[in-house]
Amino acid sequence: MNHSSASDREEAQALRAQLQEHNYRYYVLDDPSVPDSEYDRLFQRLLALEQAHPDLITQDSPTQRVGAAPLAAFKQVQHRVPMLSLDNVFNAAELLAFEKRIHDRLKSEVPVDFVCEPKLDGLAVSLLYRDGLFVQGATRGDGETGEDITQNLRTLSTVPLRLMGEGFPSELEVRGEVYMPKAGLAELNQRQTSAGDKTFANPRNAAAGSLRQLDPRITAKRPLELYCYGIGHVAGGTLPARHSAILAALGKWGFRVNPEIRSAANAAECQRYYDALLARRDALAYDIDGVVYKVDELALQQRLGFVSRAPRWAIAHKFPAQEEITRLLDVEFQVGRTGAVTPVARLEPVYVGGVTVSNATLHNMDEVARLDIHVGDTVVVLRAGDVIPRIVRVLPERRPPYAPVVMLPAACPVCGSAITREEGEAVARCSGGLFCPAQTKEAIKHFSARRAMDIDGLGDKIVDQLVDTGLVASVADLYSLASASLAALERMGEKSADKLVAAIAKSRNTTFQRFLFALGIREVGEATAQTLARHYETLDALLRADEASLLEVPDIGPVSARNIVQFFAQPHNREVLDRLLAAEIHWPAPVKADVSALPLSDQTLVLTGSLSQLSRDEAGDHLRALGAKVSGSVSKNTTAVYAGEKAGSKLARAESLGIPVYTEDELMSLLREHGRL
Ligand code: JCF
Repeated sequence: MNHSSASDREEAQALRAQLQEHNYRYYVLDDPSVPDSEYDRLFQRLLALEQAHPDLITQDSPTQRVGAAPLAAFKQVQHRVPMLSLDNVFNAAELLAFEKRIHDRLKSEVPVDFVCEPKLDGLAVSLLYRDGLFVQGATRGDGETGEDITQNLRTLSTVPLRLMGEGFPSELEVRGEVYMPKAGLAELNQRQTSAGDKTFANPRNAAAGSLRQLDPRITAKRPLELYCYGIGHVAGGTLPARHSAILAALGKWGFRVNPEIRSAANAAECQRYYDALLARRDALAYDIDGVVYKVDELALQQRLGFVSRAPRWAIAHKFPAQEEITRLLDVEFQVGRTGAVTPVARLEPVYVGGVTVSNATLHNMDEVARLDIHVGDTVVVLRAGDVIPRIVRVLPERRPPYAPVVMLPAACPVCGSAITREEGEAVARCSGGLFCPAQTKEAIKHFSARRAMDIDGLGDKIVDQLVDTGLVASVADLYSLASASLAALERMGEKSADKLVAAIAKSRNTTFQRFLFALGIREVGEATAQTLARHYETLDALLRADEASLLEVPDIGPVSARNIVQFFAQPHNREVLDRLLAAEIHWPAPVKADVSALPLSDQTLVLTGSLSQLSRDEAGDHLRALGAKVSGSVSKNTTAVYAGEKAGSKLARAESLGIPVYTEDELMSLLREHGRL
C-alpha cells in the first residue's frame, strides 16, 4: 500500500461531499443536477483512490454502503424512547371522536392543528446519528427492544450516512418507514419466481424479509426506500417546537420526507385529506393502508401522552382493505369469443376494496395449479383499484377434508365440444368454434361493441336471446333481422325493436379499421386493425396478403400474421364476410394520405380516467386522425399517457415505467394545436 498524501485526502473528501450532494438531490429532492454517468464517474474515482490508499476510507463513504460481512445473528437494541404503534380509526365518526378526546383532555379552547401523511405499508425503523454520522439502525421489534440492522440499512441509498447542513443535535434518533415501491415489489417477485424462490405476499413482508437478512449484500439488491416521519432520542441540541418544522429540518439534514404531507386545522380537514388521497391511492408509487394524523405542537403532544403502546396525539385512519379472506364455493368455466375456457371462482360474497365481490377470475389452469386451489378452500382475494378481483393465495391449513381439486372439463360446458389445450399454451379452448353458442354470443357482442360496429341498444341480454332462439347464428344475420321478430323477444317492445333495427342499419356505415376490429380475429385489437387498414387500404388487398407480406407490416408479429391468414382462410369466415358486404356494410375509400406525414404518426398513446370536455372515444378518434396509435394498455412502447379524473392502474403503470403523463388540458391544447377542435 502506498501512503496517501494530503492532496489525496482532500480529493477523497471533496468526492464524498459531491457524491453526498448528488445522492441527496437524486433520492430526497427527486431533482438530480447531473446525469447518472457523472455520478458513476465520481464514484469510480473515489473507489480507485480508496483502493490505492485504504487509509482514506471513512465510515460515511458512499463506497462503504455494502461490504460488511454477513452476521451470525442480529444484536438486540434497547430503544431509549419506546417506538410506539398507532391506534386506528375506520370512519369519519371515529375520527371526530379522536379529535373530541384531544379537546376534552386538553380542556382548552386553543385550536389544535394536525399534520397528515400517507401511512406506508412497510417496516418501522430507527436510525441513530452521533455527531452527524449514522451509527446504528434498528427495527421496531416489540417497541422496547429491536434488532440491530445497521449494516442492512446502510445499503439503502435513501439512508444518509452523514447528515448535511447544520444545527442538528449531537445525538439524533430519526424514525421512519422502510418500504418497497409497487414496481420494485413486482419486479422482485418476478425475479423470485424465475429463481424458484417464494414470492412476497405484500410490501410489508417484502420490506421485512429484505431487512432481516444476515447478509447485507442481499439487502443491497432489494429496491427498498425510506421516508422519515419522526424522531426518538435527542441529546446535545434542540429541535423545533412543531412536528411540521421538525420534518422540514429532517429534510434539510438529508432525510427523505414524504412530499404528500400536509397540515390540517381540524378533523374535517383531515377527512378531506383522507378522501383526496384515497382517490389517488392507485396512482401512488407505493402501497399505503391509510393516512396518519399527528397533533402538530410538541407541547400538546407531551400533555396528551400515550396509552399503553400508542400515543393519544396520533391516529391511523385506515383505508378499506384491499385484501380479504373468503371461501371458494365453486369453480365454473366460461367460454370466450375465441373459445378460450377461463376458470372463474365463485366466492362467498366479501366486502373488499370498497365493493362486494362474489366472483374472481382464475385466468387459466396454470394459475389454478400455481395456487393449488381446491373447492372449499379459504382464499385471499385482492381487489386493488378498478382492476378485476383476483385470488392471490389460499390458506391450505384451513382446507376442509376431501376438498375436490379443480379440473379442466373434457367437454365445453356450453356446447359439449372437446376442450383442447395446445402444447406450451396456458389457454384451453373449446373446439366448437361458431357451433358453440357461447363463442357465437361473445363474437356478436364484440362485433356490435361501441369501439367496433357501434350498434346502439344491442345489449348482452338481447344477444343471448337472439342466439338462444336461433334468430341469429352469425353476425351477418343481424342485418336481416326484422322488427317483428325482435319485438317477440322478452322485454322488447315494438318501439325498441324499431330502434334496434335502425341502429343495426346505421352501423353499416363504418370505417375499415372498425370493421376489421369487429371481425374479432385473434390478437387483432384496435391498434392492429388500424395498422392493417392503413397499410392495405382495401379489404381485397388484405385478403390477398400472405403471412410473409403481413410480417413486413410494421408492428405485425408472427402470431397475429398467422391468425389473420388462418381467419380469412376459413370458408365459414369468408361466407360471413361475403354476406356482410352483401348487406352493404361500407366505409369511405382510402384517402391517399401519407400516414408518416401525419403529426402524431410516431406516437403510441393511452387515454385513461374520465375526461370532462369530450369522451375518451372522441379523443381517441381525434388522435388516430392525427396519425397516433391509440392503445388500451400501457407498455414500454407507450409514448405518453393522457389521464383524466380518477385515473387508476394505467396511470400507476405509466409512472412506474417512467412514461410521461399529461392532463386533459394538455390533451385539449394538443388537439387544438393540430386543428381538431
Ligand atoms: O407510515 C407509517 N406506517 C407510519 C407509522 C407513519 C407514522 O407517522 C407513524 C407510524 C408509527 C408510529 N408514527 C408513529 C408514531
